[in-house]
Amino acid sequence: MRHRAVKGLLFSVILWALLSGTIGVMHAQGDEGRGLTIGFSQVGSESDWRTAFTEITRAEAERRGINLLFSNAENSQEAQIAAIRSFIEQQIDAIILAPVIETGWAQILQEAQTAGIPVVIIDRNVTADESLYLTRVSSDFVFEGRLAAAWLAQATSGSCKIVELEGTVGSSAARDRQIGFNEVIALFPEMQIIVSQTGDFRRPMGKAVMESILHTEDPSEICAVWSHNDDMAIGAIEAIKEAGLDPGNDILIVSVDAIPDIFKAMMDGDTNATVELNPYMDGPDFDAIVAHLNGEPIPKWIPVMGGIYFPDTAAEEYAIRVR
Ligand code: GZL
Repeated sequence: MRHRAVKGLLFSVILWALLSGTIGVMHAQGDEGRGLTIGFSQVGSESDWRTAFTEITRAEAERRGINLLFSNAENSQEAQIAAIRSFIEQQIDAIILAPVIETGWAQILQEAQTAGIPVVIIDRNVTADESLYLTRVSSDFVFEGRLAAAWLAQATSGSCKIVELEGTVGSSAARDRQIGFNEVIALFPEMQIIVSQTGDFRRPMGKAVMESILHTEDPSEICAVWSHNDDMAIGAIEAIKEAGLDPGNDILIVSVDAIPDIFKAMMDGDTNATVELNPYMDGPDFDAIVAHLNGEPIPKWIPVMGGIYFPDTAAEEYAIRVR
């Protein structure tokens, strides 16, 4: 009788330890996540940065032995939501969401949470309550805008009429970069954005928008282009050249992402500064998922940081980054 009571007590203690995570047998993972199945809902392939970010993430999953289910939504939120619903139905271990815009995610995040599948938000943000996702891995878009404006202010002694090429409407990247940039130029009464238009983070649209602006505005009045990403800046460079002007000199250019092609443009004297958007978010997000599955606490934001680069180091930066 006594022997059975001891066995019963021992079983209860072990069961409690397992359920409380004290003995993390349920999801014990190696450090890197080998054997996990993770769904990745990616915005699309609208820019060179996004393409590189996808390639880097897929390569890291391969290296770690993670089974990555990849979905390219081609900038459609509906397609992203459908992909996440499919991941949930497959009862996978975790989901990574790179949200195209910031609103409209609460329902699908709730469905994932109800299914017990952790979600990591990567890159752009969502307005859904942070209790609905594990963490967000991203850069600081407001800081990127501030850095771009601070460089332009010193490059123009605080006097410049600026054309702004905005990113995807409704994305937190476009909104926050604009907030940061405007905060800084507000300190300089002679710095003013004369026109702001979206190019949707796309190179062809950046060119088309700049062509239109060069017809509607007096080009001699335009001191600089502030572009929310390098791809639109490269499109604007083409438009400025076709208008017979000298990009990087007649019109200064500052943008964000630090893609290889922007360093090539710097080497050609066509642009002046790029704020780096670190594409290596894959490691921090896989690490956060593994740590969570092993019962460890995770902060609600895991930042990745970048610097600002100029023509003087363009050749070496290009050599480092070209893929
Ligand atoms: C910002 C990211 C942006 C890049 C663009 O973190 O979402 O989306 O700056 C990309 O190149 O299209």
